[in-house]
Amino acid sequence: MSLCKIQDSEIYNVIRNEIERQEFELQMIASENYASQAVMEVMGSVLTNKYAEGYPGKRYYGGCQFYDVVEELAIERAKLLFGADAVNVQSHSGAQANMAVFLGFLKPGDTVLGMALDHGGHLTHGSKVNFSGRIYNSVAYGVKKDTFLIDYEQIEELALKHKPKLIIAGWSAYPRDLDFKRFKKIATKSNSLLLADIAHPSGLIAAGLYSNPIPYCDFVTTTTHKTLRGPRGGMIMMKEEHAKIINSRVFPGTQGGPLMNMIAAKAVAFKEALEDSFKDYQKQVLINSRLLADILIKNEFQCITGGTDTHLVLLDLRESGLTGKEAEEALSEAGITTNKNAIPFDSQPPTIASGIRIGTPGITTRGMKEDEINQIANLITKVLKNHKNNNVLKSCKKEVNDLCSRFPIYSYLL
Ligand code: DSN
Repeated sequence: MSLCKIQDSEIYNVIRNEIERQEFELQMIASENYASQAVMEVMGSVLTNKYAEGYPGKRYYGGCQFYDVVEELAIERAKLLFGADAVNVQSHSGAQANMAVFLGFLKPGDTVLGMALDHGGHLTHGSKVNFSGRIYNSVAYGVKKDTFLIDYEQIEELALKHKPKLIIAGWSAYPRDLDFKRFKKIATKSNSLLLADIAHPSGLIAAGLYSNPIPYCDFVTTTTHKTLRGPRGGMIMMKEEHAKIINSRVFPGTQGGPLMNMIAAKAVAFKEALEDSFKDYQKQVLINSRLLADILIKNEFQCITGGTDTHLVLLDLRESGLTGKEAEEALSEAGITTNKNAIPFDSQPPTIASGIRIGTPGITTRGMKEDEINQIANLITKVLKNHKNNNVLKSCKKEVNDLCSRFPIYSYLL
């Protein structure tokens, strides 16, 4: 860092500011976490300097002997972690992992059935503004109006009607477990391939705390930086019979040179995730999010589905007198980072939204437990009920700052 200070003070200053933001504010975006020092060290290592196009033992560049070791370790650890037959660790992101599956098994115009974005799905599950909804014929399923739980009858009905080539099970804002067995039954009936996108709950799945889709799916994609707490990136797990096509759609199909420093950091994160302490961490993530939901409900907030089986809580603010945007901004003023989020059947546009999504992976990595969740839930309540009162927001920010100081995360960087 000191060299960067001399060479590029502008970027150096940005990084200093960001270290302080991450250290002294509560990071409660459900898709974010704090990677370990070892993971970050490997990301910034000499492994960034090398091209290694191809796969272990079959590279298009010389000098890849150590990179083969790195990639094989990452693959073996991922297999062990999730019980997968075959793994590709080269995807730069979750979106690119999904793209490789589409490109491998669908032709342009083929039908894909995924969860609607505004019901908790993801852009790459068929949204009209994304490749998945522009190149392919996308049909969307959603949640029930009364319970906000996934409507499996609707999925079956749509699958039998449209005979999609691919069904996607997965979400970015749905607080409940998924019935992958049921998805598989539906996919068998409609003769569809089945993809589970576990980008959000993959850490919980690795710890055995959320249903594992591997036995039921043709493909399982994930990011590696959310609950899994690794470097920013993606990964594809699949049945052995699909490995050849998927590998060729990642490289050369959609990507060039793999980011070998990131693959090495994925390997380090997978090793961390295989340890017992990671299971304890994930248990606490869940305890924390469930307690957070309970307290917020007691404090008269509406929580989508009435609670959570995951690391996230989705608050429905329609009866609270503020929009998702206003809530995100007020919480941010108080040093609590969350994101505005559409809720199912939302009448607001996504840029305003009627909900906020609050996650516990980051604060749990810092060591925060039930006592701190009590304090945080009450802080969130105070902010949302006084969102226009600057004095309240200021005093909450001071309390957030004191709390964060008691749970240092990157003190070695300060
Ligand atoms: N943007 C991620 C999230 O926040 O859920 C999904 O890609």
